[in-house]
Amino acid sequence: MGIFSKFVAKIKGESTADPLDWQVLETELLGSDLGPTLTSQIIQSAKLIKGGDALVSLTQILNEHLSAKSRTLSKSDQTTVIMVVGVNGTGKTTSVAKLAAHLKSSGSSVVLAAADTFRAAAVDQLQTWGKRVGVEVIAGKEGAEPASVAFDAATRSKELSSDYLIIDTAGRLHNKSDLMAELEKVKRVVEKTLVVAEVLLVIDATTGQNGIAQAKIFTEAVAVTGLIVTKLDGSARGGVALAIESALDIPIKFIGTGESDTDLAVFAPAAYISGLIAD
Ligand SMILES: Nc1nc2c(ncn2[C@@H]2O[C@H](COP(=O)(O)OP(=O)(O)OP(=O)(O)O)[C@@H](O)[C@H]2O)c(=O)[nH]1
Ligand SMILES: [Mg+2]
Repeated sequence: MGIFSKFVAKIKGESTADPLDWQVLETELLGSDLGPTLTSQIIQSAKLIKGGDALVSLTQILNEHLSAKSRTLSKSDQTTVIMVVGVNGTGKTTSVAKLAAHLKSSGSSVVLAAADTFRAAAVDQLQTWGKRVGVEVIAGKEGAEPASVAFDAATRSKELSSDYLIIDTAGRLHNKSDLMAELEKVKRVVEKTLVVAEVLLVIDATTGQNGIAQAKIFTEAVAVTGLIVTKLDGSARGGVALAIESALDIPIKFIGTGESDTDLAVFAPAAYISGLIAD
């Protein structure tokens, strides 16, 4: 059931609503993680809908909150470098594997960099994915400098003339400034060899409004070019995707809908909005 079901019923049936009903609808929208700012903006706009096709009007209102920036991956002349960043456990490593599988299936060559050197298990995890997807993984020793692993991977990708290099990074809390600064260092060191075309921030849809705070701070530390919103499978709280786009104007490029390497989809705004509205 779409998160706007009551809302749609309301605006379909009447041109005005009594204040109490609007409060019920507000609670419903907040519960779906649209957040207080976007919720009040949507309600204000919706109150103005009079006559005409209410569904069309609501679709238009929601569309206006989406980013107008490009959702396609930037492409470099040489190897296109994609850094994948985010807080702990959001689905970065899985998304790196999914992205590799996605790019490989469209005929591109891909190298992965295991720049999460904090835990040996993180390197193993990426290497396992690399074998499964069939792409080379460049790793250093446990505890190696993430920037040096990323640098080696850039050098190797250039040698191989691979189409893409995807760099997996360690999860970090957005309020740890030294760790945030490390991301900028990884980027700087890679850029001695290759341009970093994309920095994709992975947000777990189930973390709700905290996703907006994460996105704000990561954007301040490193120029985030797009989002991957994960764990949208079975989530009735997918509204956070729209809330982040509306607050920060960062385009969602991909969504994760499960744990396997094929559970990645290019973000389709029209389908997303109609999914929110569908009843
Ligand atoms: N249901 C679902 N689970 C996901 C999705 N993406 C990742 N996961 C799961 O989330 C968990 C964490 O995924 P990881 O890829 O290891 O997350 P990470 O961000 O690399 O974690 P750290 O490196 O520890 O910060 C795993 O159990 C994944 O299978 C998704 O789109 N849907
Ligand atoms: Mg990881």
